[in-house]
This record gives sequence, C-alpha cells and structure tokens, in this order.
Amino acid sequence: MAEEEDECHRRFQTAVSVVQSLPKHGPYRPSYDAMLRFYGYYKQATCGPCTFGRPPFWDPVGRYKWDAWKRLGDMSRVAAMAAYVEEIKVVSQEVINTLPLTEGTA
Ligand code: ST9
Repeated sequence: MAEEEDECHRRFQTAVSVVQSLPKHGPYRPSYDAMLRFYGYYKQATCGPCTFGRPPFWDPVGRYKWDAWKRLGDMSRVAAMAAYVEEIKVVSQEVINTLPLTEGTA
C-alpha cells in the first residue's frame, strides 16, 4: 500500500512539473473548466480540504478557484493526486487528437 502511495506521489510530482514548465501561451489553450479542475486537485493534494471562507463577490476569480477546491470536500490527498494525473492523461490525449503535431507547433 505504501509503495502504491509513493508511486502515486511520484506521478503527481511529475505531472505538476510538466504543468508548471509549460509556457503561458502556446498552440494549446486549456479551457477554464480544465484549469479549474487542475487547480482544485492540486490544492486538495498539496493542502488537503479547503477550510477557508469563500472570497468576496469582488474577487470572481478567487471564487471560481475556491469553488473548484471546495467541491472536492474530504477527498484524500492521494485520491486528489491520482485525479490530477488522470486529468493530465485526458488533456494530453486531447492535445494529441486536436493539435497538428508538425514542426510549426513544436
Ligand atoms: C502549449 C504547449 O500550448 C503544447 C501543449 C502541451 C500539452 C501537454 C499536456 C499537459 C496539459 C496541461 C494543461 C494545463 C492546465 C493547467 C492549469 C493550472 C491552473 N497545477 O506559484 P504560482 C496554483 S502550452 C495546478 O504563482 P506560477 C497555485 O496554487 C500553452 N495549480 O504559479 C496558485 O494558486 P493559489 C498552455 C497550480 O508558477 C496559482 O496556481 N499553457 C500548479 O506562476 C499560481 O501559483 C498552460 O496551460 C499546478 N501544477 O504558475 C500553462 N502550480 O495562489 C500551464 C501552482 O490560489 N501552467 N498552482 O494557491 C500555468 O499556468 C502555470 O505554470 C501555473 C503556475 C498556474 C500552473
């Protein structure tokens, strides 16, 4: 069991590094929904359940981010790491399916 968790942790760290190393702008534009899913899983995995109050109405971005995290409830950190990795797989496949992988996009 501990080995499985270690493996999950390693995969999560790799996925996080991939996302953090991407340029801000490129041929692929993640949807807001996708970004919020990544964000929610990332926060749940690194900080645990959201225990803060919802940001005020004049901070709509903060509210979207908070909602994405809060909706995960008591999901465990390991489950959130696994979900983050799964999300990377889905998005990567989407990129492969939709982007013309030519020299121009590299
Ligand atoms: C392109 C190349 O077109 C070809 C496509 C290849 C695709 C490969 C497949 C991978 C798919 C990836 C999908 C990306 C979607 C990601 C959205 C994430 C929000 N994960 O320390 P700060 C939080 S590329 C989630 O200031 P940085 C952190 O907690 C073109 N959240 O960070 C904080 O919130 P709060 C598309 C994370 O270093 C907030 O982000 N390019 C992660 O300035 C800021 O933290 C992209 O999509 C994480 N790993 O930015 C670029 N790390 O304050 C994607 C930190 O509330 N990457 N946070 O705690 C980025 O936007 C940034 O690197 C960043 C970190 C937002 C993840």
